[in-house]
Amino acid sequence: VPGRGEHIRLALEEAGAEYTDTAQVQNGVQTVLTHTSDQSTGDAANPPTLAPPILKHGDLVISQTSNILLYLAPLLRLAPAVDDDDDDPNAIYHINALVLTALDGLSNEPHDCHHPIATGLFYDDQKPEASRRAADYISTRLPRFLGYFQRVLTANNAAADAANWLYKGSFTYADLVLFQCLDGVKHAFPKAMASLQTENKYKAVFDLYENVRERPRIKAYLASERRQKYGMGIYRYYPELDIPS
Ligand SMILES: N[C@@H](CCC(=O)N[C@@H](CS)C(=O)NCC(=O)O)C(=O)O
Repeated sequence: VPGRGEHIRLALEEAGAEYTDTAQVQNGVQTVLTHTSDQSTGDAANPPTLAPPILKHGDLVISQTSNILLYLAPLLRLAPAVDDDDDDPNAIYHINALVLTALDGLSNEPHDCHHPIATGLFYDDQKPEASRRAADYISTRLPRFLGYFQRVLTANNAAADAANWLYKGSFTYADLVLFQCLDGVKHAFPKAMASLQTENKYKAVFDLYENVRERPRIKAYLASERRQKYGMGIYRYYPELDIPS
């Protein structure tokens, strides 16, 4: 399902990189489980990983979504490396902060709406709490994060007619992450998101969503079989957690 690993896929797809989505190949799930097994001790170069997504590049094995993106983005030309740009040597740290913020508010918090008490319990075992959590998320947290990204987009991008990207008007992987987060939240809370979109307070955010979706490689990827369908991952559609009609 398009969960945390989707951010990595989108970066690789946007860059036109060759990659193997290991869980999708024969016996691939077993390979992933070997990495995350509580028997795993890693290897001489790599500590064991707790959970997917996991990137293997040559001998390097790393985990944590934002950490993988931080590693890949300069290689894929989706962000400058530290010191790449003399005028802005620390750009990557600003971009990473945008990514971490999007993942906090638009990935982790939506997950906690259907699992507010315990990740190990079923949704059915925490429905009243999920209902309270989702109501607060939709009324308070979601507007806060959309408002933040609206502010980022409108404060730092002077060229109003250009496609507004999050960091200084240049397209980076942070734009891909925000796109995927918005797509997931739209799936989980379609009515709430439609209502927020009509408020027009977050126009730049919803415009960014459309602009990413129209990028040629992203568009082709989204239409391909490589793009999986939402299911029982981070972004779940429970109509009772969305706003009423
Ligand atoms: N902060 C980590 C979270 C990783 C995570 O929770 N992965 C999920 C799958 S998307 C998992 O399998 N977790 C197992 C666990 O937490 O025990 C990241 O962003 O990579």
